[in-house]
Parts: sequence; structure tokens; C-alpha cells
Amino acid sequence: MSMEAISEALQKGKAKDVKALVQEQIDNGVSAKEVLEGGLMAGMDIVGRKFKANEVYVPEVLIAARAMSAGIEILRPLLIRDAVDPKGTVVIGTVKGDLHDIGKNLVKMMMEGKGFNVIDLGTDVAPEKFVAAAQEHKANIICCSALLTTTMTEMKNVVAAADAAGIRPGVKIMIGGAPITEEYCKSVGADAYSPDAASAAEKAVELIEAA
Ligand code: B12
Repeated sequence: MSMEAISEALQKGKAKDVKALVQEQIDNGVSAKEVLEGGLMAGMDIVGRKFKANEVYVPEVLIAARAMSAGIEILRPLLIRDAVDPKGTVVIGTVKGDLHDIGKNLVKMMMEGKGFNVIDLGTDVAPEKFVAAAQEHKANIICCSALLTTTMTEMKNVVAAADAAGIRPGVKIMIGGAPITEEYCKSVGADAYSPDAASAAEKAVELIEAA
């Protein structure tokens, strides 16, 4: 019931209500993971379906996205609570032409939770910028996010730019986002793919330990 209230407030883009309802659940002892998946992501999933069906438009989605981010901010300290020893450095960003950042921000948060130092380049990041940041910060992993079938092709350019700069295999490239699959990862020559933020962080730890 209360998870539904979070989902509904998110769909209506009521950031203040989302924050209060998320806090209420946490105060009641519900886990951050449960609130994230059962409330916030469930609500955004419905927004996504309505968006696809032309029942809601970009402005409504944008307001819902802001409400989701407000809710995630409340969960942030809980999601990254188990941070341990520094694991390495990750450079993360959403690829060129793509402005979706909610998933990227979640991946960033989970990586921080695993003890990674995360350099966030934001959205609409050109391949050369990923590579320059990896060199500057001596990163172990570059993480690219894409939510559009028209921008996911940029990942191939990030791999090519990293190869041209000669930073691989020292720097690994991880990719993800709704349209990405394991097969796509292989086809562009990236090192790893993961379907969600929690498994992305686990995969990153595996990559570091295997290096
Ligand atoms: C919110 C949203 C927007 C917001 C974005 C706000 C923001 N700050 O991010 C706004 C309104 C700006 C927007 C704009 C557009 N959007 Co939009 N949007 C969405 C929506 C509804 C939700 C995306 C989201 O945040 N999901 C929640 C997060 C948590 O999930 P996620 O991003 O998938 O991330 C998870 C995993 O994928 C993974 N992950 C993500 N990144 C990474 C990275 C790595 C390295 C790894 C390992 C894992 C990983 O972990 C995350 C957490 O578990 C989706 C629909 C959907 N169901 O996905 C459409 C959707 C992505 N958008 C779509 C479209 C078409 C657009 C526009 C072109 C619309 C337009 N006509 O203008 C523009 C493009 C703007 C641009 N240049 O980027 C389409 C894409 C279709 C396609 N296949 O290409 C979708 C699928 C909607 C649809 N069904 O039609 N959008």
C-alpha cells in the first residue's frame, strides 16, 4: 500500500511527497533496496510505459524523473553505507547525445557503496572525454550508460577511442542501460555488461580482482 503511494506520488511528479513517503518507509524499517525497487523504480516503470503509449509526454516524465532523484537522495546514505576499503577509480558518464541519467546515478551510488572512487562526467559525454578523464584520474574502469537505441552506438566509439589512446587492457570498459545486452557488449568489444546497478558494482569488483 505505502509502496503504491510512493509510486503514485512519483508518477504525479510530487517530489516533496515522494521524499516524505520514502523517509516514512525507512523510518518504519523497510530496506532501502525495497523502497527503491518496489516504490521508485516501479513508479518510473509505469511512467515509461505511459510515455511509450503517448499517454504522458516529456515534461511529465521530466518532473517524474526529478521526483525519483529526490527519493533516491534520501536512500543514498543507506545504499552506500557498506563502503569498505578503496577499490579503485571509476569514470562514469552517459554517452554523447543522451541525457538520461537516473540509471547512471544509481550505478555511481552502488559503485561508491563498494568503495570505488567515482568520477562522474555527467550526460552527453564524448568518447574522447571518457578517455581523457580515465587518463587524468588513472581510472581502472570506464562505465558508459545509454538509454536510447540511437546513442548506444556511441559505446563502440568509446572502445575505439580507448584503443587508439592505448589505455586498454589496463582500463576496462563496462557498459549498460535499458537497450544494452550481453551480446551487444561483445559486439562492440567492451569488457563487461550488467543489467542493473547492484550487479554492475559487483561486476566492477570482479574486474578489479581479476586484473
Ligand atoms: C525518465 C526518462 C526520460 C527523461 C530523462 C530524465 C533524466 N534525468 O534521466 C527525459 C524526459 C529527459 C527523457 C527524454 C527522452 N527520452 Co526518455 N525515458 C525515460 C524513461 C521513462 C525512464 C528511464 C529511467 O530513468 N529509468 C529508470 C532507471 C533506474 O533505469 P535505467 O536507466 O535503465 O538504469 C538501470 C539499468 O539500465 C542499469 N544501467 C544504467 N546505466 C548503466 C551503466 C552501466 C555501466 C551499467 C553496467 C548498468 C547501467 O542500471 C540501472 C539501475 O538498475 C524511459 C522508459 C524506460 N522504461 O526506460 C524513457 C526512454 C528511455 N526515453 C525514450 C525516448 C525516445 C526519449 C526522447 C528521445 C523523447 C523525445 N522525443 O524527446 C528524449 C531523449 C533525450 C536525450 N537526448 O537523451 C525511449 C527510448 C526508445 C529507444 N529505444 O531508443 C524510452 C525507452 C521510452 C519509450 N519507451 O519510448 N526520457
